[in-house]
Amino acid sequence: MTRPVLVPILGDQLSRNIPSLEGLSPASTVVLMMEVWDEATYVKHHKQKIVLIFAAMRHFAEELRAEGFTVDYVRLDDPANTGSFTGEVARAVERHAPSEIRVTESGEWRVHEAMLEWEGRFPCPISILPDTRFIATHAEFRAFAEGRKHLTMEYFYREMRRKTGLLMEGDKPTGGVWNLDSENREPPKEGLKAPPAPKFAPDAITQEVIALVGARFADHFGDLEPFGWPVTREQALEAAEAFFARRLEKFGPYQDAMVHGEDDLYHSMLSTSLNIGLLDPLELCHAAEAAYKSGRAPLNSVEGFIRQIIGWREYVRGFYWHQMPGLAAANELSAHRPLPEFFWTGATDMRCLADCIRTTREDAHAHHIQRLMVLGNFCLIAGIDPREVADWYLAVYADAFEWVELPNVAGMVLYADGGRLATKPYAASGNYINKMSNYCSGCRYKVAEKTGPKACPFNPLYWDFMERNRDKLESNHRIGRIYATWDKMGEAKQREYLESAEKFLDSLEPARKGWARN
Ligand code: FAD
Ligand code: DLZ
Ligand code: SF4
Repeated sequence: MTRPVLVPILGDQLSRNIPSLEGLSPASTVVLMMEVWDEATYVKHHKQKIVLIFAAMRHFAEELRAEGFTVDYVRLDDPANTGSFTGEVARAVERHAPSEIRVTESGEWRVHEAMLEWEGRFPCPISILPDTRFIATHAEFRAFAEGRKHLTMEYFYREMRRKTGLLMEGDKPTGGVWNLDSENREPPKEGLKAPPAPKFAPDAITQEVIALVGARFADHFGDLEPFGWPVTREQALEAAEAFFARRLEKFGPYQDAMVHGEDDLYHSMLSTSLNIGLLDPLELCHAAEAAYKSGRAPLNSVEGFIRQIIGWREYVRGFYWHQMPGLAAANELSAHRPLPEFFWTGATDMRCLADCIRTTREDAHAHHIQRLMVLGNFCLIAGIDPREVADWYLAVYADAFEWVELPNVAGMVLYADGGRLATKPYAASGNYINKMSNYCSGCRYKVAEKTGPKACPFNPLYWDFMERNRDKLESNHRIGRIYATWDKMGEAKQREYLESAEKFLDSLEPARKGWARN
């Protein structure tokens, strides 16, 4: 073969329509795939997340080989493996003397910085192509963001509806309104149980990866097995079909509900497949729209699902690239408390947190409202350091890549960005969790008690948070009015709240070093 084009494909680029492969013939291309120590440990990912990525990479390599591509696949246990993308591209350049390196832009800033260095380092041209699997380009997001103080998702979402034509009747939204959230948010009914998402039994390729991860990453958080995530496009399509057939219908109403021990509820469980490239965001949205048009799912569920994908998912990606690198260091509320050890062990009497951490450990997953209103809300009102919180989320969820994790953590949950993403902090007392879940009835703490040793910790922490951040939040028109209630309480009651919060915070054991990073 004449000098080939070298195409590095990263672990979250496992799509046949990845731009770097477009128009290339198998005969003139060498695809490079690399299992590298740096990526597996820049945070100590949940064991199932590493299995997911390596197993999906190995299956994707087989699919490309079946099409006739030469795939140079570097395994983690290859003795010559240098442990980094840059080191492995350098070795591949030696092996193949390519005429060009063609790569799709990375999802994360960290890897983007490394790729920029490739340009001066290797003796051939490098093309870094835009990732067209996203609907909004970086330029479109910049244009949207220009001149706005708050980058309200809702307006961005409308632009994406117009751009894609999804749920549009000419220039009007289907049903006459853009957002049907007011029809959603139902608390769980007694005994609410949804048809579970399919799990996929590991084949020989995945079993080999499970053995590797068990041996090499034993000190990482999380259960290794049972492992049931989709690792091929075929499996991901089956998971998507099962969602559209059995759960989309009630996705909207129960989007914010939480039930002890019911981990998936009506959520799609498709984020891992979307984020590593097994599924395409637009194909899912078109399938959801078709379910509405054929009467298989109501508009509130379908609009809600489409909004999560072309609204929130696209918006946080645009936000990440617009706000980096500053976003990673943002700490508007000067929160410096270490993450508690129980985030890693699950050993807490707070039943809501214990259940969310259990599902995180067992499945490398928790659904949105658990991540936002239980785990995130706790970190916000307890004043946990944003960097420690971000490391935790990035490590423990199988769908976590910094472009999507960090805006959610620093922006949506912690208000660390000073309100660029969310116009107010989502702080809540135990009442919210009690309304939207069945957690409180079996908890050692009493949600109705406001202070004292039996009181739900979210209650005093909420007021402690408000008081602690008064200078930053009082002028916020969406939350500032709450201070009138606080001021009316009187000094004795206020003191009770603050003392209860202090006692609780003092009782937290900080996480030992080495859980998130070596
Ligand atoms: P569904 O509830 O079925 O939603 C459908 C799809 O919409 C998801 O698959 C996802 O692609 C998209 N979506 C929904 N909400 C969001 C959102 N807020 N931001 C971006 N996409 C969204 N999602 C990730 O993919 N990776 C992360 O690392 C991640 N970290 C998060 C951290 C915090 C603090 C919070 C509050 C949310 C985070 N999310 C993250 C968003 C959301 O919780 C997950 O996408 C969702 O739980 C995945 O499960 P699902 O596929 O069943 O989602
Ligand atoms: C998450 C992850 C892990 C654990 N391991 C690898 C790997 O060994 N090789 C690889 O190509 N990708 C891996 N990934 C995904 C990358 O971290 C992801 O592609 C980048 O973060 C995107 O910028
Ligand atoms: Fe969580 Fe408080 Fe309810 Fe217990 S009482 S489950 S700590 S919200």
